Amino acid sequence: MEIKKKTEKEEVPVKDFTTCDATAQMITKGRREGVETAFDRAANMKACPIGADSACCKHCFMGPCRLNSKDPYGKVGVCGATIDTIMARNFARAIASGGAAHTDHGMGMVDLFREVVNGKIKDYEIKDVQKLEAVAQSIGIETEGRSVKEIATDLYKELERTYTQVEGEIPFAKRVPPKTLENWRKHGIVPRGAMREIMEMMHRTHMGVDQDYANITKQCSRTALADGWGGSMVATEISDILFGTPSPISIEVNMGVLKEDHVNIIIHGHEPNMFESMIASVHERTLIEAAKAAGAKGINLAGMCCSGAEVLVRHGIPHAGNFMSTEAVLITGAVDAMAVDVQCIKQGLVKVAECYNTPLITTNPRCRIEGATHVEFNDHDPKACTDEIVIKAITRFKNRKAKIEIPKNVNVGVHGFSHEYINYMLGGTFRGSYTPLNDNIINGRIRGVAGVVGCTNPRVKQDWVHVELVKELIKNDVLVLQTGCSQIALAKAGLTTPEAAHLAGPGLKEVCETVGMPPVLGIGSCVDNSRILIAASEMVRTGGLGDSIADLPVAGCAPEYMSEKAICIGQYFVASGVYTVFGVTFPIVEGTKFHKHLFEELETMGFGKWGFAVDPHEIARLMINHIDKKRKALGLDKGRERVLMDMQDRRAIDAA
Ligand code: NFS
Ligand code: SF4
Repeated sequence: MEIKKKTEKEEVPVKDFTTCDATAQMITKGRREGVETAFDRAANMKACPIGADSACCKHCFMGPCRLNSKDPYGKVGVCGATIDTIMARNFARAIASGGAAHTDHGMGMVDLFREVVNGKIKDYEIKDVQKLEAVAQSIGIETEGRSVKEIATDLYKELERTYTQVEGEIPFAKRVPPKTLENWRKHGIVPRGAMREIMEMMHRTHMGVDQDYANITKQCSRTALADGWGGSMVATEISDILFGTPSPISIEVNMGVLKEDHVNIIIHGHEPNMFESMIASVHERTLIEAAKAAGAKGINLAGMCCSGAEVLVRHGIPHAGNFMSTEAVLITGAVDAMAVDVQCIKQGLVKVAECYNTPLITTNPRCRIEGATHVEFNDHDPKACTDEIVIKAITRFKNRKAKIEIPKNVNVGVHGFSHEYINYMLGGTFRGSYTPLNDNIINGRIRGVAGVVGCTNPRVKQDWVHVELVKELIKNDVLVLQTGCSQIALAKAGLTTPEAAHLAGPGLKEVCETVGMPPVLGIGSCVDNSRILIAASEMVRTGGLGDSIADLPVAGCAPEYMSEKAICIGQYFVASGVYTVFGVTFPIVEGTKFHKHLFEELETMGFGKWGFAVDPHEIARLMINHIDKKRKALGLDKGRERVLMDMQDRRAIDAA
């Protein structure tokens, strides 16, 4: 559903912005108090149609050149660039930027790992030795009879190559199913180090270099794979090694996790190290006493966005909301400090924070925001930063002036389904394997697996597309894996509980009830999409579902995406063999050669392909049709007689 544009007289009704009741309540409070949010700005900001179609090039100063998407081949740029070149270059640069964000984050984790291994950092340690050994073994490092330090040192050296390697394949290419890898080699897209791939991508998209959309797309895939099987995967694995591999844990989400009588601290961002240190700081006795001396009952810590999603699944720290709720949470007036690190931090937060005299604290040298307070975080002395944030929060608590109104909404769920746990959960301790999952797909109880991920975007009604889509998928026996802001939408809707199995189709319901698992599995942050890649590889390895990821009855979707990181994730899923559908808008003009390449030709080359739809039921239809197509190709269509529910069936169910 598209948001109506605001006219002079008419204010967009809050219920058109979001289906999150807490966020709606806060937008209303904000309006009363004259505070504007990204929802209002989106309603007032008409998206540039040429930009939205990616038909504008400003890669050199003979331009900018704007082509008409209504008549895509009627004109070329000053240099002669066609619309396919222009769109492909813009798409490529989004991938380079999105991939850079994830891989730079991953590199930060590798830096931290190195300093922990060589003993220079003492505040963190290797927490999960089993995971360390498993990751080392997966890339051929000897573990038998060796010390943790020896294994970790070798692992560090290997994983650093993910970023810096000039020639040859990145280490985790070893984890890719052989047939998938063979196809990458055939097309010359096995990534070298991410630095090299991103550099080459930027070079090739400079004016007058790569002007063949299909060749640009190859480098798009290579760069994106350097993220998915590289930077992001390393970020996930190192974070597990240092902070623990998630296993299912009961969690609380939504703004009701704030406590009026406590000092409330929100951590919003992407890197788990600062958050981990903050957990230590809020448990510091002297700080708890200081909070009590200031009249608080204690210190209450909650996360938002992706690092929030990571500590949610590792430690069960409550989560206050996803991307489109970060301004809203400040409007409660109850936040005594919001500390941010990198990525998805709206500059608009500064103004909202100011209105409620909440300190907005930047902590990372890469991300400063004009008007925010900067307290730099340093892995070598992490508590110096996080203790100071707590002190600032206590001071603000003492001087609270803002009118406080905390929405009562608190939802519970069970999250933390790492791929290791999926293995264990379905197979049991002694026969941990993906066999039961594959068996249930083969026998048709589970129709297929969908990854539903990504952001929320004020151009569509917050959470609505995620929730409607996922409901439709599980109703049709599709098991859903979730990361990032999407899983918070589903948790708020109560779909990440084992009890939500009653909303699933009969086959999936039976599996969920037998195992005691929710039909919607929350697995972590956006870099943890790498867990989905590993799960897909395990499904291939286990057998019975084809030889490559492209054979699996799976599909992916980011129905409310907004970031360049999401485009990069989409491209690495497509290059890995997954049909990937995006919602909101797609920055490529339909009917062009480049569009056809992404939406059709890639599949014939042995990859996945892109899809696009705005309506959640239409997205579900596309994904389920694809899953059924793959089932048919595997000869698994015979057993399943049930057909996809249509609108009429749905109405009959809704009416019942
Ligand atoms: Ni992912 Fe995380 Fe959320 Fe989108 Fe932003 S927080 S890395 S980009 S908005 S899901
Ligand atoms: Fe125009 Fe070509 Fe320069 Fe782009 S690279 S701005 S299309 S002249």
